[in-house]
Parts: sequence; structure tokens; C-alpha cells
Amino acid sequence: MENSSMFGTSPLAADANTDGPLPWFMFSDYTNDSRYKRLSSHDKDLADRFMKDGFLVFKNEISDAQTRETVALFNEFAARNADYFDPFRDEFGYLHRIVNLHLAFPPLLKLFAAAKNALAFQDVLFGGPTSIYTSLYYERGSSQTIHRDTPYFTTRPEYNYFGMWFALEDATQQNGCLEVVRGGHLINEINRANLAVEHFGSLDAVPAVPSGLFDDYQNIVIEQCKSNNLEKEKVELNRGDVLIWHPQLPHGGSIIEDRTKTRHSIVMHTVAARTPVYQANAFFNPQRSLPLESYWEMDEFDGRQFARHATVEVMHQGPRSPSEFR
Ligand SMILES: O=C(O)CCC(=O)C(=O)O
Repeated sequence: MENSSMFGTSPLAADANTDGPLPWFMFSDYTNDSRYKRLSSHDKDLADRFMKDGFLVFKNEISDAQTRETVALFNEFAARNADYFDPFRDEFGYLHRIVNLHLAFPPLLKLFAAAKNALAFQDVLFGGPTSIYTSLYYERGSSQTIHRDTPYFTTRPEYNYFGMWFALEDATQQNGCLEVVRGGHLINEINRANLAVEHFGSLDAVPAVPSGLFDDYQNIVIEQCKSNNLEKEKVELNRGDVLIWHPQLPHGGSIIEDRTKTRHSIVMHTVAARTPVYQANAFFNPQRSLPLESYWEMDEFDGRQFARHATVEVMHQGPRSPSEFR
């Protein structure tokens, strides 16, 4: 496929006046950037693969013993806190989309700190230490439709975000693996402000979580992928593998073929420490000036920081303070 016919020199050609400087990995001519030029040949190779595909897999990043121990401890933790978790279990008895479990369950922080190569790679791209903003734990596949994460994790400056996905069990077509649109991160950003004005009449009226606008944006991204002949593909991973996705990579979860099977996994949403994260009223208003430093407290585990949030939730319901878990 010929790059120049499809991609601009920046994925943000439609939003040239975005608020603040963009990270170098947002430009298709990134190899001319002095920060890329300073990288070791090892890091250049990783960055090139990441920039070509929009994701990068670190095989066997976490030991077999640690993944097995994390899952066993999770099962004990969920049983100890059955009063909280059991009402959320699906018809097969599984939990999914547990938000910020790492705040109440320290083995997940240990897991994060153990992913040394994947963290070093993100540190290089961010130009600073990688921290956890939020996380989602899944006991089964997510079956999420293809989407970009940037409308939900809108940083200032923009696109300073990665998804860091840990396989705690083998993730296959049977139990539901990740799906990606390889190269879809390089498709130009649409004119988001125009889309938002079509929905709400004015940029000031865009709420933080506008579900219809999110859906329209993601459907346009899916159509853009199709019209550029980019297909979604399944990425099967083994227990202990870690995958990093680019902020603009269209991705999701495959259909679960056997719903009796578990798929323990966690995705950490990472940013450089102190990078602020906003929502749709920032994403669809890219020129809006907002503070460039986060206001929330950070905690630390094994030299790595994570944002302090007040609650853990399941499927964005039932907020409970991390200190209330046993
Ligand atoms: O874990 C999965 O199956 C997909 C996760 C995903 O798409 C997301 O967290 O944005």
C-alpha cells in the first residue's frame, strides 16, 4: 500500500490548530524528528514496527508464575468480596469491565511494574516515566466493537496516551482475543469539531460523555478503514504477552466462540506522569485551551506512579472506595 496516497504528513491534518504540540509519534515523517534520531537502533526498530502497525507485542513479558499467581489471587479476592462482585456476574458466572481494580488489588500494580520492556518502550515514546491513569480488568472476552480510545482519553497536548494490554491467560478466538485494524492509526483524523456542532449546535454544548456522538465518530473511523481497504484482524496472544496500542489504533475484542471459557486480562491506560486526561468536550473541541498538568494526586508502587481515583466500579456501576475491599 502506498503511504502518501492515504496518509498526510500528520494524522491531524484536519485539526492543524490543536491545542499544544503533538508527540512525535503522531507524524508520518517521524524519522526526521530529533527525538527519533537520538534513539538506539533497538528502540528505532521497535518504534518503526509500532509506527507501521499501530501496535507492538512484547512476548513473554510477564513470567508464567506471575500470571498464574495474579489470576489465583484475583479469584481469592473476588470470593472475599463476593457481596460486592457477585451481583455483577454474567450468566456464566464471569465478571467483566472492572474499572480501576489496581487501586484495590496490588498484584496488578506488581504486574505493571514487572513489564519492564513494555514500560521502557513507552517511556521512550512519552519522553518521561509511564504512569497508569485507569485500568479495566476482564475475566472474560470483551467483544467490544472496533473503536479508537482517543475520544475517551483525551490528553493535553493531545494523543499522549497508550493502551497497555496484558494477557493473563492465552487469548484466542475461542475465548475472545483482541482485534486490531493494522495501520488504521495512520488514517487522518476527521474534522471532529464539525461533527460535534452537527450534533449539539455548538462546541460549548458538548457533554463529557455524548454516546451518540461517540458512536458516530467510531462509525466514521470504521468506514474510513473500509474505504482504505484496511480490515480488522484477530491477534491471539499467550499468557504473559503484553500489547501496546497507539492512541489512534482502531481496535476491539473478537466475538467469543465459547462463552464457558474465561479470558483473564487487564488493560492499563497509560500516560506520562502528570499528563491531564479529559473527555469528549476536549476531544471534539481540539482547539480548546485546557491546563497542561493534571490536578489529581499520584501514588507510587515500585518506582511507577498511578493516578489516585476515589472508586473501583464494575461496568461503570456500583462505585466503592478501594479501602472498603477486603
Ligand atoms: O480486551 C479487549 O477485548 C478489548 C479491549 C478494548 O478494546 C479496550 O479496552 O479499549
